Amino acid sequence: MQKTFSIPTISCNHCLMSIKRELKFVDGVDYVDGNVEAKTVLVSYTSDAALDQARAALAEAGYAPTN
Ligand SMILES: [Cu+2]
Repeated sequence: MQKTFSIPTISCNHCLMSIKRELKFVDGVDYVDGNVEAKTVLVSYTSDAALDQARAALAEAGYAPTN
């Protein structure tokens, strides 16, 4: 399953690097790709729980998704 998060606080590549680092620790998230201009992060995940955890990890890191 895949989800594209909209994250308004993404402003540069460092943000994406931080996000990728955070999401690496989330079980069930196996792919992450980001787009700075669009302020989006595409996440590939294996369960709804993993998606919830990814969302929580993003919020905690200061990158709360709006969707
Ligand atoms: Cu940044």
